[in-house]
Amino acid sequence: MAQALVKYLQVQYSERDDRRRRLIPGMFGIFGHGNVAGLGQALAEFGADLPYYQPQNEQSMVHTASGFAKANLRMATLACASSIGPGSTNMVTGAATATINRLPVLLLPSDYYATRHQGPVLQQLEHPVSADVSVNDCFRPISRFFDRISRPEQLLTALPEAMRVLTDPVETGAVTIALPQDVQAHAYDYPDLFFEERTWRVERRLPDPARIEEAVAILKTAKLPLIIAGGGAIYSEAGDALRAFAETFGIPVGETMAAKGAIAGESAMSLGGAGVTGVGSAGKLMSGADVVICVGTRLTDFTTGSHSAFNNPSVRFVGINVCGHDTYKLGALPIQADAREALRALTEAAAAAGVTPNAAYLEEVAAAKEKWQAHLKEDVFVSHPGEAMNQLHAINVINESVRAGDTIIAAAGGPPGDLHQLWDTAGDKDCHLEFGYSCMGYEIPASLGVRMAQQDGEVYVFIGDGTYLMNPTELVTAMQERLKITLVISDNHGFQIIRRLQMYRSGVSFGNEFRARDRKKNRLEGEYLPIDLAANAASMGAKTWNVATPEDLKSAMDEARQESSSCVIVMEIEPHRYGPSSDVWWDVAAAEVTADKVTREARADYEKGREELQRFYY
Ligand SMILES: Cc1ncc(C[n+]2csc(CCOP(=O)(O)OP(=O)(O)O)c2C)c(N)n1
Repeated sequence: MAQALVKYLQVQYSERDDRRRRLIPGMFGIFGHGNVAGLGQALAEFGADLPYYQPQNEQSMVHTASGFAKANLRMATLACASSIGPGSTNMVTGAATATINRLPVLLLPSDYYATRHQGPVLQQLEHPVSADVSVNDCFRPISRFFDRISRPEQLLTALPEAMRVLTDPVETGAVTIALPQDVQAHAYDYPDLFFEERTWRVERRLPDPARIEEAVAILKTAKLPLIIAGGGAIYSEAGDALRAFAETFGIPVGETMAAKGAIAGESAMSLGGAGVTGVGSAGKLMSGADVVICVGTRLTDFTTGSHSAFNNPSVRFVGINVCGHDTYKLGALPIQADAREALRALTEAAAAAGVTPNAAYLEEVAAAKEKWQAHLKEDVFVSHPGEAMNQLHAINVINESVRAGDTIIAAAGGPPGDLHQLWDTAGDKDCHLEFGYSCMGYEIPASLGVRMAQQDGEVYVFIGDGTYLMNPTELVTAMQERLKITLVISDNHGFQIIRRLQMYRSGVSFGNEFRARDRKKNRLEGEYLPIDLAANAASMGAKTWNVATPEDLKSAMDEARQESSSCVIVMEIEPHRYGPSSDVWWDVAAAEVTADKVTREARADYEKGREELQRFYY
């Protein structure tokens, strides 16, 4: 059975717009008794066109597959194989990250014996009343398709369905095929047809013309229109169509984290990041917009300011999304279609209906952008006397060092929010943000996937010290595979973005900084821990730099570019200097009952926000 699986995966292709490529060009895996004699044997004997890669941790390999899928615009992914029990459940977080971000990954956890009588086998969960439950059932709620191959012939139905889900833009996410240890080695006379090349066409769903007409009627009434672009705009390669639509009708575009760079930064209609972590000018324009066209976005709380960001009393929404569930959000006029196709149709129909830009609004947009840029230059990208280098200033230095075709990756901590707000994508500087799950530990493994997908350009990982410490070990895989990545680590001595939130909602610093235990107080309030992150990275083979000034950071970036293997730049960063406000609210509840004065004030402020800012959109 495992041999058939390996053979099958080597002949699967995806195709869209006449570009055809291998759907699953490789497999990551960690072996154990659950798969070494089955899948391991099959790969060794039959895996000539399915290169095997060795990660350091099963969670990481799923993130690598997600990074690879995202960089391939979901047209290709990697398979991830694990042994029974802990190897399998290590993949659960990776599966959730993929499914929430709607990224295809193929997971092959091993499972307990289908034949049962030898058990309980090593690492088996014995469920008291459900004998067929295994730890792999954890994957069910976080997979878009799940099957357990308890007879070898079940592959014949399971695998085509798995490929269909992986290549369906609406349904895609983690696909889990659990492989009982004994069945991996069982024989079955599979038909030859099963091993013939198969191409999975990724369709572009066309919009309903009646919906387009309805959208044009709404657009005709718009004086202050705005577009919110989401990840779907990137995956459908709608960038040119988005820019044409925005520029033709004078509609500024705010981007979600997943859509960073969806519209070229050079466009006069590009606002940059929008929402809680977005730029101030976008927040201001969102607040006043009368028509909001949402393109390929899930409209999470960071985008809508927990349903507070759109304050025009008569605001109306148009939802363009390939996923029906998302089209109706915020009471939008639903257009269920591929983003590129819907934008093209809308551009044509709106032009035919005589929709034109509002000149006064265009001036307002330009002025808001200019004011924001001046603010960044004068107040944000600067040093503060007596303070260490701050992360905002560092981002500007990194932004100026990168070149067209380079990619920067972030997912958790301060980095994704600060990049969303401050990273300038002009000049084709790609920004890969995972914020659906904002999973600490995604970044380094995902960067390997990006590197595997893109041969040219530098791949940067921008993370905090907390995130580095959570999952640094794929640096070993980077060395093993000669996949060059460059880590830029903000060493600010703790989970500072969470401390910031904590100070805002309780006023007490507790449990977020990397401090030694103060014996008297019995709390983590002693000195900062001296952790040599560069030495840690060097131990895995990376070339390293410690920098403390913008000038040294610039030199390290330039030197790292010249290196052929992985680099790690550790920046000493001011712990408590944060970026400018977007003026978009976020719903984070402070304690309702407390003896603490600051927390009481935070609660009052929170309740005021809920009452005055949050609303329902129908
Ligand atoms: C796996 C995981 N655990 C916990 C969190 C919650 N969390 C979000 S940001 C953060 C702190 C990240 O610290 P660091 O990487 O040092 O970045 P900084 O906050 O200092 O910018 C934590 C704990 C998370 N997002 N992911």
